[in-house]
Amino acid sequence: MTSVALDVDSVRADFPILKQQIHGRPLVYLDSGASAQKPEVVTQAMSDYYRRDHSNVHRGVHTLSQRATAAYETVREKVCTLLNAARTSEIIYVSGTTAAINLVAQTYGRANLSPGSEILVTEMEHHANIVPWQIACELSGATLKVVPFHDNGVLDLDQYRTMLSDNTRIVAVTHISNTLGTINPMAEMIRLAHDAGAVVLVDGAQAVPHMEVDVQALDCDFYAFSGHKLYGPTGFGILYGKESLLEAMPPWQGGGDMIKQVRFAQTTYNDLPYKFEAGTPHIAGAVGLGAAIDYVSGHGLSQIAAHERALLDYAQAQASAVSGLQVFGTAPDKAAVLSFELDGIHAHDVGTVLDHEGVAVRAGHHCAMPVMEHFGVAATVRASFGMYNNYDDVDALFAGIARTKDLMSA
Ligand code: C6P
Repeated sequence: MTSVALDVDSVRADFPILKQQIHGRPLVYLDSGASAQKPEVVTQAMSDYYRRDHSNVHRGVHTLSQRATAAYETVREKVCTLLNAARTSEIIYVSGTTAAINLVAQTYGRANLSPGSEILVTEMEHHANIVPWQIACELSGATLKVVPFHDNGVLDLDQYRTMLSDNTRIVAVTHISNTLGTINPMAEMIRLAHDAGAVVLVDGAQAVPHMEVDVQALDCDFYAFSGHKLYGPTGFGILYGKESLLEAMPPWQGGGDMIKQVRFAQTTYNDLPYKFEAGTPHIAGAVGLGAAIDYVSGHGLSQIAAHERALLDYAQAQASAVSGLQVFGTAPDKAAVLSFELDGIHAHDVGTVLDHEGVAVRAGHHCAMPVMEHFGVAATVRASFGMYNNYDDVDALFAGIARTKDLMSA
């Protein structure tokens, strides 16, 4: 099969937001790691849904409710295909990665953790994959253990092997670090965890938009991601879970749609996936995610990954030529994220000057304070790339960095 390279000019034309100027300069958006921009097909699908088809789902016999339900449920099939899940009952709609992880921590955790249990996370996790487990530990008496990473951002697999034990119940690990860009060796980590008798939750927030993910090939137990980083709407995301585990888990939130029968004497819960979907959901969010999946799949995730890798190589080559610039995260297997600091200049100042040049980056701790602590810095500047970025964007970033150095050292 021949693969056609990503046509970035035509991709850019699909994103209206990119056609504007910021402080009189063309917008260069390098903050897709925080949230990706939306192609017109996504906003159009959501607008069409509200203008033509909106009603509540699973509740009405009338035409609009049936249309809304069909639109909403079709997306479950698209997500199932995207992740190569075995069945749609394993696809739970949630508000995002954060909600997905909290769901597992509070339901699987409640049922399976007790004093003496251990949960392994890594030093490179986003706070969303740390704090829910800290809360689960507080509630259950379990212990949280942290697998360190090497200074280049590669996870210490020897330590991981050593730390896994008969007491390990859950391994919660990010597929791709939002701060370092490291792509973790998930299949191997999952195999090792299973050998130790633990289940694995993969935080896929930064992976799903940038690479092909196959939950069956990975054999992960849970996989979480957010629609808004995949060019879809905010407030909508996915928890994938193996059916046998989801079946055995108690529900999370109680309310409409997650029940079969409610009596004061006893309530029975709905089948999967609805057992975990209480209340009126973000129906337009599902519709938008469906359009985003079609858009991304139409271009091909492997083509997107190849394009972003080329941008990263180009950016890293330029970075290595800038004196006083230190890159954090140089793992060989790395996604298109460039975290750095400029000697003697605060990350927020770099971010502010870049903004005045029209370049949007994130400056701060990136909700990964332990990563900052590892390197003894308070903050870094992070440029994160998406399918619409091009080489001119990288040049604009480095022109902005040169300008920052001129201004700040004057
Ligand atoms: N990272 C960033 O700028 P939510 O907020 O639920 O959509 O995603 C949380 C989350 C979980 N895990 C990882 C690896 C993430 O990167 C994020 C979100 C954004 O890096 C916003 S803090």
